[in-house]
Parts: sequence; structure tokens; C-alpha cells
Amino acid sequence: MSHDVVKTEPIEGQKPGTSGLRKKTRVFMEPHYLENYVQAIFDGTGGVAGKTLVVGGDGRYFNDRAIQVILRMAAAGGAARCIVGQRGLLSTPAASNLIRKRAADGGLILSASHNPGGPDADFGLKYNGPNGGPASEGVTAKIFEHTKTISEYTILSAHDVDLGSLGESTLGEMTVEIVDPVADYAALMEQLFDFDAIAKLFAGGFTMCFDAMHAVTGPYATAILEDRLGAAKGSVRNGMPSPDFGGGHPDPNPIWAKELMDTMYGPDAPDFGAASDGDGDRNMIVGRGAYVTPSDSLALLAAQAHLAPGYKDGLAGVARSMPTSGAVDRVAESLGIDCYETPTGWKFFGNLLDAGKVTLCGEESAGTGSDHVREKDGLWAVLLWLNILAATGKSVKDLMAELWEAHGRCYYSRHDYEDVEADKAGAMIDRLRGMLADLPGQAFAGLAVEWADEFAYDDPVDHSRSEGQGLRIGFAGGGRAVFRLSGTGTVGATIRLYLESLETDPGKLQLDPEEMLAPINAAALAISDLKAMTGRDKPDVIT
Ligand code: G16
Repeated sequence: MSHDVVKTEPIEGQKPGTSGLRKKTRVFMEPHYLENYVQAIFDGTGGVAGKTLVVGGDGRYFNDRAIQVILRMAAAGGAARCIVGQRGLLSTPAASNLIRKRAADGGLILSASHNPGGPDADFGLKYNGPNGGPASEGVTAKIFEHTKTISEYTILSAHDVDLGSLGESTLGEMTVEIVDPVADYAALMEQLFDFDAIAKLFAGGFTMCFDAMHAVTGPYATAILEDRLGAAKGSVRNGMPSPDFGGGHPDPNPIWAKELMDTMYGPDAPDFGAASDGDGDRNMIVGRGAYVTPSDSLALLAAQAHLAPGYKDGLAGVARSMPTSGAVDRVAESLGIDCYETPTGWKFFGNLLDAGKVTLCGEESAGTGSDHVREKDGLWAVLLWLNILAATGKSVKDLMAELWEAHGRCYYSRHDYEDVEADKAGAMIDRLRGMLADLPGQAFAGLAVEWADEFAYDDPVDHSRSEGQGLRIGFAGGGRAVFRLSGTGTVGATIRLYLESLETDPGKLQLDPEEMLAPINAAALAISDLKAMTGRDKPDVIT
């Protein structure tokens, strides 16, 4: 076997501050593109000589080919060991767990998350550090620098590794260890949750529908929910991972998981419904006729987590991303614990979790998690919900109604304007940024602005500062609108408009969110002049 040194050119790599590199699959398949990025990751993290890496992905098209390249490059770089999920599969939270459990030096996770998969869809690769979490801003900046200056990469000439057979083999001097992707993760879940109580719930006739959306959580959900906890066979739908996610969009929200929504709002709805995304870190929760927003789910889990064995001693604190609603803040206040507000992106929770300042955290973008790993974790959220349902004997609808009665309801909605021409989206944001200081005191569409700013975050642990994290406008009456450009799209720009309004009147806790938020939406559109500046007269997706 020989080490080939291949001359190459810089690539357009990952933007600092984003979660991994996401591009069209065909871009990743261009000669040297993947290799360049892998080499930049290796060089940006101090080389891989002597290191142990975890490697796996969500099973999308090109997953297996990319893993072969990564393994040959890791071997050429002198890595000691690569731990790989069987058939190349590892959900993002399971990869995070393996990095931590095996004290690996880091991991490479192949996924474009909730984006569609296939030769004409999206692919992605991200590096997670030794704590199991997404690379910090500092590390992504170093990797980015290397993508701009790279001139060569090294790769072993070798046959493919057999990814299907469990056990160890060697590739050059490196050990390749193929592991069951589910076993360690399932063992961790069993430590955190009262599996006996959940099994009893199912044995008593409790019904659920879990939509794995043809993505990586299928094998995990089938093994844990059906085989271990006794949910009826068929409770897990679309449970076989497929390279193009069955032609669907593996994003667990009411639009893309419409089949599940129809079931849960239909005449034969089961007691509980849930879905997760391409790489298994996002989740959607829906009760019988009761969709739960991610922000509300985080608040409910924070309020009731002590019912699960893993959290029986209570929470050290909680954290949410800035655009996430303030529902969890109100729960934290009543529990007497700290609540941190971070920029969008799971990596910002890493320091807080590592420092023991927070136990639970979550984001409006359907991510919830805890200090058990350093990624958001879709199936974990589903199991915590099940543990709470088993312990209380209440329905999802009742639990939510009680939460709102106790703390008020944060009506919440996110409006996405997708594939907007990037320069138009940028111009709209720039114009709005320039107006912020003058907004307070003015009224738009009949609503007075009380405050406006651009969110910046000072990390309380490493004291780094992250600026430019979203434009916020606060209205009279306590409502809020936030504008931000998505960092995860692969085509054009996506403008996200987040709308929120707190209601404490007990007679107004069961109303339609879009109606409740219409005045704030109208004011936000008037202030931003979004329609004229982008040519869009309505959002593409409302979640
Ligand atoms: C990624 C990050 C999340 C973040 C989301 C934001 O999610 O991991 O922490 O909330 O991006 O997406 P956007 O910038 O499009 O609003 P994922 O699930 O794609 O990895």
C-alpha cells in the first residue's frame, strides 16, 4: 500500500460559524473536493497522527463512498484507530456519545442534517471535537483557513474496507473498528430513563407513531421503542434509512412530516407522535390533536425532567438559542435556576454543558438535548417525553394546558422565505440593521416598537464574543420579532422571521397562533419592507 501525495487547489470551504460544510452532493463528488476538506479538517485540528476518530453518517447518497475516502486519508495521516458505525451509519447524537465514551480525539459526521439527500440533493461533513460536540468557532476558523491555502493531501492506495462486518481490521497501520451503531446509544438511554415504566405504559395499551422519515433514526427507534420497550410493531414508520430518504425532506416539522400530522389529527390518532430528521438530532413532538412547538417542548421537558431517573436531582440550569421563545425562561424562573440565551447553533451550548452550568438546552429549530452528549438528540427527547407521560399518566394536550396555565403561553411561529436571491436578502438585512437605533418610539401597522437591537453573545465560560447573531425588535405588549439569515441552506438565502407573543389571560390560551401573531407579523413586514425588497409576498414554510 502506498501513500499518495496529491497536488490540489484551495476550495470554497465551510464558512466560519456554520455547522459543518454543506454543499450539493455533486460538489462533494467533484475530483479532490471531499479530499481537500478532509485534509483541511485534519490540518486545522493539528493532524491525526496517533489519534482515534469516530466516523459515521446518516446513510444519505455518497455516505459510504465518502467514508472510504476518509478512512484512507486518516490512515495516510497516521491515525491509530477509526471507530465506524456498521454500514457507515451513526446518528449525530450516537456519534457524539461514541466520541465521549471511547475518549476519542474527535469525529467526522457525514450529514446535511434535515436537507434532502441524493445525487442532486445535499451532502455535508462536520467535525466534532473530543467533548463530542460541534467544533468551536475557533476550530472552524482554523479549518476554514486551511481550505483557502491547501496545496496537497495524502491518501492511502488501498481496497475498500468492509463496512458491513462488525469487528477490527487494519488499513495500512491504522485499526478500523466497525461497531453496532445502536448498542452504546441504547445503553445510555437505558441509564437516563425509566424503561420499566415506559414498557408498562405500552403494555397497558398506550399507542404511538414514530416517523423516522427514511433516515438514520429508524434502526435506533425500532430497536429501542419496539424491540426493547414493547411499542406495537409498526409504531416506527419509514424506519429503513434510504440514500434519498424515500425522496422526501427529512425535516421533522408539520410541513415535511405531514403524513404524521394527518395521523395525529385524524380519527384513529395514537396517543403520541414523534419524528426525527436525517441525522437524528432534531425532533418533533405531537400529541393526539396537539402539535407541540419546539420552544414549548423544551419548556415542558425542563418543568418535568425530574420525573426521569437521569434528571431526578433537578437541573443545574437551562439554555436556549435567542430566537427560541421565552417559555423555558419562565419555567427556569419558577424553578429558581439560571437560563442562558445563546446564538443559534448547538456549539454555543458546549461550554455551558462542559462547565456544568446547564443540564438541558434547546432551540426553536427542533433541537433539544442535555448534558448526556454534546449534540441535540431527537430520540432522547422522545424518550424523555415518554418517561413523563408514563410517570404522570396525563396526555400531551393536558400537560401543555397545565404548562400554559402555570406560566402563560408564548405563542410562537417561524416564517421562512426560502431561496431568496442572496444579494436581495443581504440588502434587506443591512437596511434593517441601519434602522434599528431609530425604531423605538415609532409605530408600524399600528404596533409601537419599544426596543430593537442586534444580538451579540458573550460566552460566560471562555469569554469569547459572537456578534451579528440576529436582529431583534420588541413591541409594546411584550411581543417580539427576530430576523436572521439561515446558515444551513445550500441554495440562495433563507430569511427566517421568528414571531413571538406571551399571553397570560387564562381565557386566551387555546387560540390560533397565526391569528395571535398576525399584528406582529404585519409590523415586522412593514419595518423590513420584506415584500418589496425580496419580491416575496408570503413565506414558503411556516413552522
Ligand atoms: C443546525 C445547528 C442548529 C441550528 C440550526 C440553525 O441544525 O446544528 O444548532 O439551530 O442549524 O439552522 P439555520 O441557520 O438554518 O436557522 P442542523 O439540524 O441542521 O444541524
